[in-house]
Amino acid sequence: MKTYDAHHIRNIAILGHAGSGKTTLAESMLFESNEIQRRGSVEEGSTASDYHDIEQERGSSVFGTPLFAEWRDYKINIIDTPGFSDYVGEVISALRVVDTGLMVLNSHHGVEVGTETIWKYTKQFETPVIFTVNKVDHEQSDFWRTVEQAKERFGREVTVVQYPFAEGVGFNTIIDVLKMTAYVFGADGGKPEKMPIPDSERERAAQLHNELIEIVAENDESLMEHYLAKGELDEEEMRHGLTKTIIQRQIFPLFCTSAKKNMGAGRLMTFIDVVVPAPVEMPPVKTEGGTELKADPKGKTCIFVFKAASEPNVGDMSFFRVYSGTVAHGMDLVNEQTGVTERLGQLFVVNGKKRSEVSELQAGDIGAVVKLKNTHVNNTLHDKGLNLVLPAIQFPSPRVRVSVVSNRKGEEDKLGMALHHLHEEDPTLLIEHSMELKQLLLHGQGEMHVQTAKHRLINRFKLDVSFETPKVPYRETIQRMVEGSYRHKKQSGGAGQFAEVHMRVEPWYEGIAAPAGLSVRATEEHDLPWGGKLVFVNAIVGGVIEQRFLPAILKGVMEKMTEGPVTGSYVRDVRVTVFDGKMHAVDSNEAAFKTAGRMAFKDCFIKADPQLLEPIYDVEVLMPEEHVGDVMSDLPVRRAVIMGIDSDGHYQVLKARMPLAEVDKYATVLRSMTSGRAAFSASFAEYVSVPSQIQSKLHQEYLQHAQEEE
Ligand SMILES: Nc1nc2c(ncn2[C@@H]2O[C@H](COP(=O)(O)OP(=O)(O)OP(=O)(O)O)[C@@H](O)[C@H]2O)c(=O)[nH]1
Ligand SMILES: [Mg+2]
Repeated sequence: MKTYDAHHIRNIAILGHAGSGKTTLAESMLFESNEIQRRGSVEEGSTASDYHDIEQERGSSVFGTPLFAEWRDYKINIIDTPGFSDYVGEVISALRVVDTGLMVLNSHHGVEVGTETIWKYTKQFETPVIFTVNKVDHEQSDFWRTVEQAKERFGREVTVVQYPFAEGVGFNTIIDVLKMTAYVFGADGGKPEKMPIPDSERERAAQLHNELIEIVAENDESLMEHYLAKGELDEEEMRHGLTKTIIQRQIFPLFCTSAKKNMGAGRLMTFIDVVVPAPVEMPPVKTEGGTELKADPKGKTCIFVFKAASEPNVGDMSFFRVYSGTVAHGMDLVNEQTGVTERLGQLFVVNGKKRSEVSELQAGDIGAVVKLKNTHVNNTLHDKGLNLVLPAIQFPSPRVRVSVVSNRKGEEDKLGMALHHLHEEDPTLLIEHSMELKQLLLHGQGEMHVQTAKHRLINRFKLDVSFETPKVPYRETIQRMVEGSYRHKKQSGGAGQFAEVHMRVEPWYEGIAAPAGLSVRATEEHDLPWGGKLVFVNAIVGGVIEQRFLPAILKGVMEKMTEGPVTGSYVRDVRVTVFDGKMHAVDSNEAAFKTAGRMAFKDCFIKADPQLLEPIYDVEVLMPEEHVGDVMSDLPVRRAVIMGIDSDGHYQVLKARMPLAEVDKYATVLRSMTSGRAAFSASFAEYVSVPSQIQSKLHQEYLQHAQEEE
């Protein structure tokens, strides 16, 4: 393959709600450009993009797949992204390295919740966007309603370049108001015949043509003058104006396609070649230090790794974009983050699992290299002597958790390594060894996301694992003051053990007064690693317990605080005042005082109206109006409290507070309640009291479990 320069490269991410036809459209592009000889289908699991077994089983994309199409004199790098919100990480990493987004709308469903979520990311990345309304051959296709919704949601900048003539089952004609031509397709799609616009459509096409010109001219004074003088812009003027306007997000040109019937992909690619910004036309990327990198093939080499993949047949690969200079096989580049010099092996351009070796890749291009040993997603590599870091991809925080259990003894280490591997490939999967819950937790974006991880653990890593509901990190505290004591005495054989501790245990809160009626000698405030405080007060009078034993008492209290008496959870927000006790000249030692401290604390705690606290999350649900009723009436079942509801265009945003135990299940619940048309996010808010009947149920379970263990 020839080497493309930054004027002849286009980098596109295909974006859109699940099932809008992204993968089918990518397939049509590859087929039209002769990259593939046979046009596969999602149904048969034969597309170039969805080549993973899990994608074929499900009939939908799971991974962002790098592809490319050579169209005319240009190389269009395409990343086909998955539409399900669980895989949003793939969308974000794609947006990080492409120049333009191609947003696919489903002409049958209009603007969907996935479109909205992804739109927000394109705004954040300031990515230029072009739209295509796909499935215009669908019997329930409604192109104009879809356009209206897009304008309403994304602004008047959404501008029609093409529309279907007679959409629906017999669809075969696209009216192009930029070219002022009708494209008429044969039964198999492909290359259309160019025809004059039918008489009945002339007026509408002319009006849309003018709208298009005006929005372009509006952004450029000299073009405007020209337009006013001539009443028209020629193709070249229009091209320049359009590119500039697209880069500034002042226009979102809108096309139409039937990916399934192979109609429209060619014209779309020509537009991408000719009008969509080249890497050199985009504003230079800035490194963290503020250096601007231009897509100059002769500049110093700098690449950014945005994806890692490991596949049994294809091997381990690192995917990167060249931001400056030229990379070649055998080159040495320094990884800024790990400090390691890496020698680049063979370089590839890839179309799904098919890879072709290339000798070099210039600035602006996207390619892959056999996995570099000490290089990970988000790393910057560059020529020696430079000091550059490109901003890392910021992945969203996780929304669901599961506990991963190995069903085969002795495979724990292997499981740990496999999970680490999954995280390397997909940084939105987080692994946590929870000391508190004594569980291995996997955090992800949704039920499907963690199920995908499970599928890979079983099939790719040949592990036998189960996913279980994770425990809830409850907290225990108390509601009233109690005084108590404990005498620890042991007389067996030689030296005995003796310690007696009297303490006052009470709820701690900000601004609490000093313990009443006691003479305080010292107060220690401990911020607990799991949140909240322990305040430990020494109010010993007359040296009844020697100073040197107080740390041992504190240790005993702390020990019990990591396994509270109600459910074995962490204890927080208590004040413990030691005010009396007894020692024995020979038998008292630290171990004895630790035990006495622990037991005295436990006894007091149980009597002090213990209160279990549970983590509550702020939950935000974005959904179409018609689902609001169902979603709202389901919330009380989940012990959630509605905080408010707002409308955002034709979507509703519901805010609620929900216990974590329910958040864990919510992704699945919401999906089935709204057929995947709602999105939600959750973030930790605070700890609040658990209702008493639930607390006593959990306490009984804990006691029973503790007995079984004994
Ligand atoms: N009628 C019709 N169906 C289409 C068209 N494009 C795609 N489809 C069908 O729509 C379904 C989803 O297509 P995909 O290409 O997998 O959609 P996607 O956007 O890649 O979906 P995700 O990867 O899950 O986000 C498949 O059954 C396709 O055959 C089209 O233009 N017309
Ligand atoms: Mg897909």
